[in-house]
Amino acid sequence: MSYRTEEVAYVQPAQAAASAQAAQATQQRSTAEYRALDAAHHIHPFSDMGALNRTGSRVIVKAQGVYLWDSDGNKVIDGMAGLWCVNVGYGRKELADAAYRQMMELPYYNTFFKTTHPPVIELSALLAELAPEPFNHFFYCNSGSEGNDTVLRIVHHYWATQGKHAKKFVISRKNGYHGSTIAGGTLGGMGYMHEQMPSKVENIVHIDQPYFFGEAQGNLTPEEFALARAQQLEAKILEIGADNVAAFIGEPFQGAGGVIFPASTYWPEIQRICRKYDILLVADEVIGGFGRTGEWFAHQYFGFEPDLITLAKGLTSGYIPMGAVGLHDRVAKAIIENGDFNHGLTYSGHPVAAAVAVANLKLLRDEKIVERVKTDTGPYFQKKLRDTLGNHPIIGEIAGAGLVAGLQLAQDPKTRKRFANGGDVGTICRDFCFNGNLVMRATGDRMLLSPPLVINKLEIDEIVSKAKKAIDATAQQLGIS
Ligand code: PXG
Repeated sequence: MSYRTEEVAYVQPAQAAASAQAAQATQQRSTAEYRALDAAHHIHPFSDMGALNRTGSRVIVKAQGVYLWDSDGNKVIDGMAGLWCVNVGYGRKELADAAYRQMMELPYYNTFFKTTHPPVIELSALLAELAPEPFNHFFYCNSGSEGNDTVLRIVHHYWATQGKHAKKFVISRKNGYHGSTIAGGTLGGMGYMHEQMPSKVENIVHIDQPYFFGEAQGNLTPEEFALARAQQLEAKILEIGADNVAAFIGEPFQGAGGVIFPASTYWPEIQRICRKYDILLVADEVIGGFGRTGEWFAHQYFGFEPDLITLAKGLTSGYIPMGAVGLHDRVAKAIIENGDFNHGLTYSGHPVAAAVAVANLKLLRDEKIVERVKTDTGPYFQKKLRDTLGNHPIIGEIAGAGLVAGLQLAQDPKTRKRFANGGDVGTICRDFCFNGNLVMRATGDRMLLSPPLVINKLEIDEIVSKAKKAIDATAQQLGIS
């Protein structure tokens, strides 16, 4: 199957009906049975299980293209590509075939004791081809969280190889998200996660985020505000002492934190400061990587050059778990020339995951999916959102590029006045989306969209019109029109 266009939709209406039937045919149990067993035995991530068990989860049984089917046969359009990961869309046989072939050939072997295998070799060479020029080496793990744990290990080892043992502090941002292991959660700036942690990784400190709509005071322009927020990095470095600071880490745009796009002044200033004080710059590309903004990597969209990049999600389009860290040549050289690097996981470079990643990256490259996001579907999506919702009475800002967007809900868009109970408003809106068979995520008072990168224009129209209906219904419930 080649790239999907409007003329040749991947899921034709007849096919869609057939696959809905197939969804029901492959189902083993009724919705009620699934819900009862789920409630009896399954603890969901980031969930209030008592509340969830009273209402019951939606059971997703099948997916194709950009659509999901639940156990009641409802067809749902997935505006979030799963959890920001199913970049090539659902149902790509090429990925299933790659996994099957690799499982039959060599389902597992490790890469610890002077061994390697073809899939991890092919994947590394392919990533070096697709990533910007100075990224030629990759370390593998199973998730974005482990990727950021790995980043910490590399950063500390790197500075040790340079004889700069005092460089231990890592600076990150409030409302950043870097995963949910102890290190990932500490790096992230989510207070509600920190509260439940048994302990935190030492020497990690946070500066404020570049969230103009929510946090800019006075008459600052977005560019002035972003510059001021970037300069907090310099102030923090001077406070700690540059000799003690190892790295700065940030998502090029904050994903889980609300699709917050910093103004163009932000990243060049962050880079200038990192270079000035000899601090490694880490781009967490777990969401931004593999085409989301229309560039292969989001740091290319924002125009800066990190020393390390964290990868996951779109690396395999979520078909199988895999994460990675890309090392800039100058970091890789130090790691390679300085003896043992004491870090690794049983499944580092897992052959099946690597084979799936290779198949996935070839689809993204050979079907020109990333290019289409940049020149065609991305601009269309951004324009459609702005044309449809730009003047909506409860939409304060539309942020994004390519196929990712954050819609700020606001009580008064003109004065940037937010709802006092913003999180509740987001939940109301999300529930209207859910009932309208659209997956749109809410982070507080921001509604987030990040559909599969293979989405076509008709499907974009469907997402935007369903989003508008949900936002209209939210405004109506709040008595705003
Ligand atoms: N970095 C970033 C930027 C992420 O978005 C991670 C690291 C951690 O990846 P793993 O694979 O360990 O989950 C992420 C993950 C949400 C949501 O609700 C976002 C993520 C994970 C789960 C939920 O938006 N991002």
